[in-house]
Amino acid sequence: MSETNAQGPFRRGDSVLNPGGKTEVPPMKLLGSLTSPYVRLIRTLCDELQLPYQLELTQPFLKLTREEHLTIKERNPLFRVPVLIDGETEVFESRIIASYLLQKPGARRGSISFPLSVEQENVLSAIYGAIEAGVTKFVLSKSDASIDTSKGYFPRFDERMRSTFEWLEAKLQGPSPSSLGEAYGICEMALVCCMEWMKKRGIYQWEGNYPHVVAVYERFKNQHSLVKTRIPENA
Ligand SMILES: N[C@@H](CCC(=O)N[C@@H](CS)C(=O)NCC(=O)O)C(=O)O
Repeated sequence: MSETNAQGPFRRGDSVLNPGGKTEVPPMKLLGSLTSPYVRLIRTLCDELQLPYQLELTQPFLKLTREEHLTIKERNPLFRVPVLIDGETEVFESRIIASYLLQKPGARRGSISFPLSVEQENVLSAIYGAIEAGVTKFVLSKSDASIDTSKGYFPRFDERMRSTFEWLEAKLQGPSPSSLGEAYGICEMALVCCMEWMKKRGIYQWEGNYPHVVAVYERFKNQHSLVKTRIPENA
């Protein structure tokens, strides 16, 4: 993996002629920040699947420059990262990107489960919902210091995160236990990205609670691909 700024050395669809005369397809490009849990999930997955990519680094949302905003918007009408650029193919929305990568020729899926079972899809949706609640609460509260986060829709964000952790905890103890935590896959990657992002931003206190969920986190947090993509201390 290499990093460039948002311009990058390649243009869309470029191919590179190596000295032997053989045409090589340039690596995929991934537009995104080092802090986004959604981008981290895709970086982790690329690493696991051994799919090389070039990270076109953008600032975290609250520090995004106007130029970066426009670069992202050019590729994604919702102007959110991650965006994957694979030759002529551009993909946005991390869950769709994940499914694209898992089906990409050359992806080394190993024991990563795909397609997911209905139960796994539900677990992934719940984790995504908790991330979305946390990210929305974080950006809204940081973008306007005068907002009262105890009023209006805000308590729903906390309730949604709490409800997700309670639901996962109950599932992990249930009579027909969830497959979560059985093997390293997309749900486990998403859970670790979610929990570490929440901890980093102080957005939801899961430490000291939910022992079964934390046990899954502890089991997978040191996977090589998660260590490689961990949010830097100073980010
Ligand atoms: N559902 C999207 C969410 C992506 C997302 O919200 N990314 C954030 C960064 S963590 C972003 O780019 N936010 C910019 C904005 O909301 O304007 C996905 O899964 O890719």
